[in-house]
Amino acid sequence: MTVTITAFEHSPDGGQGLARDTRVRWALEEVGQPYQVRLVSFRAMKEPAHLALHPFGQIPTFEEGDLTLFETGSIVLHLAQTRPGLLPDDANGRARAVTWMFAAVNTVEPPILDLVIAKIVEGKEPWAADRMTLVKNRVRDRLRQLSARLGDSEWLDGAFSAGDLMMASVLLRLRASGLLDEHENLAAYVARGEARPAYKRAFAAQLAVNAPKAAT
Ligand code: GTB
Repeated sequence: MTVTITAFEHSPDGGQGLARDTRVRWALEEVGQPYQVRLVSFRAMKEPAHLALHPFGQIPTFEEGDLTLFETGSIVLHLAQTRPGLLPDDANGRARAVTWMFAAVNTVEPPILDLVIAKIVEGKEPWAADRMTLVKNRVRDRLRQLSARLGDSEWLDGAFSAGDLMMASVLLRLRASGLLDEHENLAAYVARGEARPAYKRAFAAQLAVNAPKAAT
């Protein structure tokens, strides 16, 4: 059955791979699932046809046969549960990998999103500098804790899993802030994720859509 995802027609990041379709593309590439992409404009995302797929009018979505999903965590989990390659074979190992997926979106990503909002949305407010300090420190707390747990390991719990895919995807958003580089092991962890052939294919695919086109 054909898998179709949605992605920005024009990602505001111009192809840096920060929009959330990249993590879904990465998972699809890891499990060897071919896919099609339907590009949507910001306006189309808020129209009934897209709202029927995604109640919050966002990307990405996932369609396969009569199944429609939204939320990247759910889409990556579905792929990991229905195709080999992203979860360990043993039940406890699978449960731990899923735990890391939740940790990525539920515990590590929120302060990172606060940081993005503090910079982009609140940056001109009179209290912006104070808030930025608070938010950065909250991100630093999480990074310190994650760094301590990762230690010298290659991945968070044994072999690369959907938990690592989600965690590395979440951490990637921090690169521009410089905070990731405060922890050598976390910077190396994210770089290992980006070095995976599946990530490179996913990144190239979104770049092909979003990179400024050379003048002809
Ligand atoms: N929790 C949802 C998930 O994980 O699927 C969040 C989905 C989401 O935030 N989607 C964003 C969206 O559709 C795109 S990825 N936004 C439009 C809207 O809400 O109207 C967020 C994003 C956007 C842009 C950049 N960037 O330019 O760097 C990075 C990330």
